Amino acid sequence: MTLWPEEFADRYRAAGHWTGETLDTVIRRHAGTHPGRIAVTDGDRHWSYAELDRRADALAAGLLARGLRKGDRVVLQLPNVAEFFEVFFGALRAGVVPVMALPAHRRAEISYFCEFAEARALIVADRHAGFDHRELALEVTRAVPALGEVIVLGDPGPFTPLEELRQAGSTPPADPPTADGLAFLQLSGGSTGLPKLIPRSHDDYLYSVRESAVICGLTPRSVYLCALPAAHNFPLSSPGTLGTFHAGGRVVLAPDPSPATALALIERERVTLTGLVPPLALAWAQAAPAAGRDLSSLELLQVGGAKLSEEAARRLGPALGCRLQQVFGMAEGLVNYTRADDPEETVLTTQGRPISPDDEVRIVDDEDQDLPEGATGHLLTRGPYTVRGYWRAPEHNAVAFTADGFYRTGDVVRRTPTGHLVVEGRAKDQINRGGEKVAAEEVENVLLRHPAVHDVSVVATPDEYLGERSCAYVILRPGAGRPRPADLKSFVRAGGLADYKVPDRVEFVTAFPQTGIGKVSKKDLRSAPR
Ligand code: J2J
Repeated sequence: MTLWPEEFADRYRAAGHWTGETLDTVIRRHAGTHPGRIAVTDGDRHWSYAELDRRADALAAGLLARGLRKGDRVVLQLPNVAEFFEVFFGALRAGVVPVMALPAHRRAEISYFCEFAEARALIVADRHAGFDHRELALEVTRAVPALGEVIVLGDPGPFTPLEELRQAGSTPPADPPTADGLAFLQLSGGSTGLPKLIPRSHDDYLYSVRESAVICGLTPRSVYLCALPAAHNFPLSSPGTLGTFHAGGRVVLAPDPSPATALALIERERVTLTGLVPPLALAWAQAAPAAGRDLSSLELLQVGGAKLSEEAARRLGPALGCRLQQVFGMAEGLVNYTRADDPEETVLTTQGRPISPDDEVRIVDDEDQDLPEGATGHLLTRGPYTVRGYWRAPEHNAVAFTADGFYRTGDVVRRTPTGHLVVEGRAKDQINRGGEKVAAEEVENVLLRHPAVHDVSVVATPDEYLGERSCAYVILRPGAGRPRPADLKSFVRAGGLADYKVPDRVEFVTAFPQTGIGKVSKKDLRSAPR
C-alpha cells in the first residue's frame, strides 16, 4: 500500500490524530468497562459488547486455524446482520484484510475482487433479499480457481459453515496487526473500467471515526440505525456503526432501508440518529405522516452520498421532527459535515466542512492552479485519513493523485467564506444514482462485448427521485441486427454486473457529439434531447 511519507506520519502522530490503536479497540474497551451493555441489535438478537468481543476473538482464531495468515485478503459480502461485525472485527484482529463488497454486487464484481485481491476466502450469507449467494459463490469459484474457500453464514450448501470457524477456541494471534498497517480494503465509487480498492489503515480510519463521533455528538445513549449497507463507508465510519461503538452506544441493524421497516425500528428501538442517501431520506419523510410511528427519539438525520437539493433539505427536518446534517464524504478519505452550531442556512445550502484542521483542501482549475477564494473548481485533498494511492494501481495512481499526494476527488466544488464546501458538479466519468456510484466505463466495457454494438457512451441524466439515472447511448454495428433496449439491459445483467449498474435507459444514435479534440463529449450527450 502507498503509505504516508514519514514526515506526514510523524506530524499526524504528534498531533494526536494517529494513536497507534487498532480499530477493534472500539469494542474491546467497552467489553472491559461495560461488558453487559448492548452493542448490536439485529431483530430480536441483542449482543452485548462482551459477546461481540468474545465472538470477534473466536472468529480471529478460526480464520488463523484455517490457515489464513496476517495480510491475507478475504472478500466480505454480508448483509446488515450482527455477524457482519463478528467477522469484520475478527478478521481485523487476525490481521486478515477484508475487501468490503456490497450485498448488491454480483458475479463480475465479486470475481474481480477475489481475483485482483488474490483472496484466500469469500465470506457470504446463504441467502439475502431473495438471492442465493451460494450460487453466486459457485460461479465465482469456477471463474477464480485460486480462491481458497467459501465460508457461509447460515446453510452452507457445499461450502464451509461460518459456525465451524467459531470452534477454534480463542487463542490470541501470535503476530497481531499494528495500527499503521493495512486494516481493510474499501471500495471506490470508481470512474474507470475496473473498481479500485482503497487501502485503509487502523490509524487513519480510527481517527476519522473518533472525530466523527465527536462532531456528531455521540454518547453511550446514542442508538444508530444502520439502514444503508453496513460495508459502505458512510454507515461504517461517518460516524456510523464504528463511531457508535467507539462512543459506547448501540447499533440497530435494518435488514432493508424501506420506510416501513425503518420507521418501525426507530419507534421500537428508540433510535437517536441515522444516515441516509437523499432519495431514501425523502421517501421516509413522505411516508412518515401516514406511518403513525413515534419518531420522537430521533434527534439527527444525516444525509450524504449524493447532492441534497436545498428544497429537499428544507422539507426533511420538519417531516421527521429532527435536526438535519449534511455529509459529503468519500471512501478514499475526506469527510465534511455541517455542524450542530452552524446557522440553519449553512446546513440547508452547504455540504459541510472537513473533519480535521489537518485536512488540506485545494480548489483548482484544469491546470491544477489554485483558484481565487469562492470560485468553483476541482477539489483536491490530502490529510490524516485520506489515502495516498489505490491498492496495487500505480498507473491509475499517477493520474488520480498529484505528485505531492493530493487525491483528485473528481468533484467540482466551491468554498464559502466560512470554509464550508458546496458540491456544484462532477468531473469524473461516473453516474451517482441516488448515492450508488456507477463507473460509466465499467458498463460501457460490458456493452461493447455485444455483437450488435459498435460504440457506446454511458452518461448521467437528471432524475427527480434519484438525482441522476444512467443512459446508454449506443451506435449499432451496421447489419448486425437490431437489439431492443431491453435486450441490451439484460446483456449487462448477464454480464454479471450489480443491478444498479444496468442502464436505466438505452438510446440509439448514429454518432456521438465530439469535443474540439475529437473525443466523445459526454457533456453534450448529457444535454441531448430525449
Ligand atoms: C454531493 N455529492 C456527494 C454529498 C458524497 C460519508 C458520506 C458519503 C460517502 C460516499 C462517504 C455527497 N453531496 N453530500 O464515503 O464517509 C459523492 C461525491 C464523492 C463520492 C464518494 C462517507 N457525498 N458525494 O458517498 O465513496 O462525488 O462515499 O466524491 O461512495 O460521492 O462516494 P463514496
